[in-house]
Amino acid sequence: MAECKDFLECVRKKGYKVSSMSVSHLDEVREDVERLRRDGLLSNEIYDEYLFRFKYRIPESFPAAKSIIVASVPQPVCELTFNWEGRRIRTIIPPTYAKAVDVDMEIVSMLERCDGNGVHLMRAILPHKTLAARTGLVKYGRNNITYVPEFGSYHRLTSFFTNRELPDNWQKTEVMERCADCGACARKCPTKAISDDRFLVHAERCLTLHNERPNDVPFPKFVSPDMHNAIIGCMVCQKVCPANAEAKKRMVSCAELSEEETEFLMKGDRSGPMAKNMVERLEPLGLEIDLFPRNLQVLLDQMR
Ligand code: B12
Ligand code: SF4
Ligand code: SF4
Repeated sequence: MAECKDFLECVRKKGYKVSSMSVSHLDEVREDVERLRRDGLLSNEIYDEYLFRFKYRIPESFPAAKSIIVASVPQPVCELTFNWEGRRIRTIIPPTYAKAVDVDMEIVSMLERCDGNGVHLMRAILPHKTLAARTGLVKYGRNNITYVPEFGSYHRLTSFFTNRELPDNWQKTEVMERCADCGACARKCPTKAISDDRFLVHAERCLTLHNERPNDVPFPKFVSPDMHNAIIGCMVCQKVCPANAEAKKRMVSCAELSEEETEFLMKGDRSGPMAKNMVERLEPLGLEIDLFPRNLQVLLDQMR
């Protein structure tokens, strides 16, 4: 029996989506990922860079954790403009990069306010898509990204351990029905990271993996200059998706960098007060100064 039946209602009232599960399923969450590794579907490159971090157990510092809360917050595409050699160069930051920390803080403060009774929350270092699909919050698209009917795939996921006993919505992972006769994402993926031989994306081929790396790591040969479509990440498999017809209409203007700021980034300089200033400007957008000039240079080259 749940202690707090309406505890999550405050998050829903804000228009966000939320679900929960019991911590008793943590071994099954681990198995969802580890099974793929045993089957040779997860490369060591991806595992060692990202997936080794997941902690599929109740945190030692939080033995009272009983449930996991998974939340989905809609996010628009962010427009970013660079002023460069007298021109305004517009590019985009895909959803989920900007305001990542703000989303977590907002969910935590909403839940704390709503409970008012000593709720404890701790961010879960776990695969959020797996948790969201396993609690019925989302369905997978064929592009391996998750979808909420009202948000499409333009949403950020986050998860928290809590000491509250909440409904256990553990269920089978599902794929969107419309994917069965679509396949647009697989056809259009520039690097062929989505393929017919398996459901899981070939993460080592995904453009995002390569343009999230620091500037001094060159793009691999299979990434040709015309593939770049954002200052970081890649929007192709989400933009072509019919399930995003509504979501993709939402775009907000996030920032405009002056000639002086753009020139600084293009020089690859990392020192002095200007560097500090740039870090402060870029951080809320989810961009590291270390991505420059590489990621901007490839977009500028496309315009020549
Ligand atoms: C590592 C990582 C990456 C890596 C590797 C991706 C990967 N597949 O592992 C790279 C850098 C490539 C990447 C790219 C992107 N990422 Co990323 N990434 C992550 C991270 C840190 C972990 C992902 C993960 O759990 N991988 C483990 C694999 C095994 O899990 P999975 O991909 O969910 O795969 C499951 C399914 O394939 C399923 N499955 C297997 N077979 C079958 C068969 C069927 C029929 C079904 C239904 C399911 C199924 O089993 C797997 C395990 O549950 C999360 C943040 C987090 N902490 O969760 C963000 C996250 C997943 N990324 C996110 C985003 C937005 C992206 C990009 C869209 C960014 C962009 N715009 O450029 C791209 C999308 C690429 C793609 N097509 O998937 C969002 C997703 C939000 C959403 N709407 O779903 C997350 C959740 C970040 C966030 N907090 O919001 N990412
Ligand atoms: S583009 Fe088509 S196949 Fe791919 S996720 Fe969207 S609906 Fe599914
Ligand atoms: S994000 Fe881009 S490169 Fe990665 S799977 Fe989607 S379309 Fe392919």
